[in-house]
Amino acid sequence: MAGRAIARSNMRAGKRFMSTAGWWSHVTPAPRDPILGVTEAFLADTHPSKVNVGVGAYRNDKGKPVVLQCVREAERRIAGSKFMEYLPMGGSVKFTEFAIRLAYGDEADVLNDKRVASVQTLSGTGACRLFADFQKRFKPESLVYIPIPTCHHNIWRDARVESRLFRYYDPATKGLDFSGLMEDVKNAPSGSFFLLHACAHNPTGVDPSEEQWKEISQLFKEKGHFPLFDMAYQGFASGDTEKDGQAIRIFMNDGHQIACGQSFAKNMGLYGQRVGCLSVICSTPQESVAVKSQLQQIARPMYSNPPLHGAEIVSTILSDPELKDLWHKEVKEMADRIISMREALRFNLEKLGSKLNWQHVTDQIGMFCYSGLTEEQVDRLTREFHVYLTRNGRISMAGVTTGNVEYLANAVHEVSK
Ligand code: KET
Repeated sequence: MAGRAIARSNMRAGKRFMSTAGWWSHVTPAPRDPILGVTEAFLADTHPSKVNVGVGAYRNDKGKPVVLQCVREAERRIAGSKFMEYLPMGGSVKFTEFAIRLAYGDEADVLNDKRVASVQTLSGTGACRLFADFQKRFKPESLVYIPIPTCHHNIWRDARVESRLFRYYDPATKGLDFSGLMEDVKNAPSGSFFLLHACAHNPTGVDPSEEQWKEISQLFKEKGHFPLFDMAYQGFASGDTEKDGQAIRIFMNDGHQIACGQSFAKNMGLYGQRVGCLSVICSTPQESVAVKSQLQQIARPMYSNPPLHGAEIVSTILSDPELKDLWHKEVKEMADRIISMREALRFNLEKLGSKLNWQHVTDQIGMFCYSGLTEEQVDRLTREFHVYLTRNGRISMAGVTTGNVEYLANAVHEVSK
């Protein structure tokens, strides 16, 4: 066809196309995100007494977001940094070195032996997603077992990793279903991957005890399962980063080759900086070099390399003993405030004469209280009392303050009596 004829035919094709339906007319709106959608609804509400106990983001006792002093000081120190170039694909090596020391302990053999492959990730979500993609690429037939209930399971769905559920929470006791968990671990095909929350399980606030972790670790050994730890709350659960790392240490000392996704969103208050780390324990230094190179290879065509600023803040804090001490003190203050709000919520519910047992409010740990409220009760809380939370009855204790705890307790009592 001559040039002009081609142009005419293209124009006709274009006209035909313009007159048909749009490119995206088959796209329907995605459902509201069960967690982040709660914030959107909260922001749209103009009621003066509204309370947001939806998303897991820390607030001080005035209900305001917090910038830690150690973060302010780190920012001051790096303000003169002129480094604005790309980080390597695997992110800041200084940052990942300090992050894995925090997770595994300064003296861990796996670190001395250089057997840990680590890359900087887009916070905890990015760490889990990168691992899911890695699992799909190098163990394509494997399954991932996810606790019931959990958040974030869509990460594995989108990575096309086939998933199964394992029992974790017992609604009757509002505590751990340990025998159900052990049975499901036992019945899973050998060599399965399990998603475990290192501490402060989201959404239940229920963790295995030290003894129970040891038993789980032993059973994993017998079955040859792979433990992937999602550690979004180190320091935030008990106020002590070592204690909150105990599950990781137990599995590591039992010789498991674990993977761990760390987030600095909550424990350093760096939510929007998206700073996290994925680490994988390998059997030899050579293997860890290979694994790291492949993790980078997955990151490269997706987002190329991670952002710089948050990683600089974290490595400045973790590499300076004085700033690290300050951070420990501040993370403990956050954990303690949450623990005191648990006591206040329970106290107020009991004071109102609630006939229900609210002991789980103080037994559970970390950012969330898995209240046991039904979806209908949650809907009433939101509709009648302007209290915003996820429909599974999860209350983010970080949003509770001395100013709103009585109002919240009263609302919870009204819908649950
Ligand atoms: N793991 C757990 C256990 C977790 O609770 C969160 C966040 C993440 C990972 C991911 O956090 P990131 O900001 O990517 O480092 N949970 C809160 C926010 C969210 O859903 O993304 C929440 O449950 O409210």
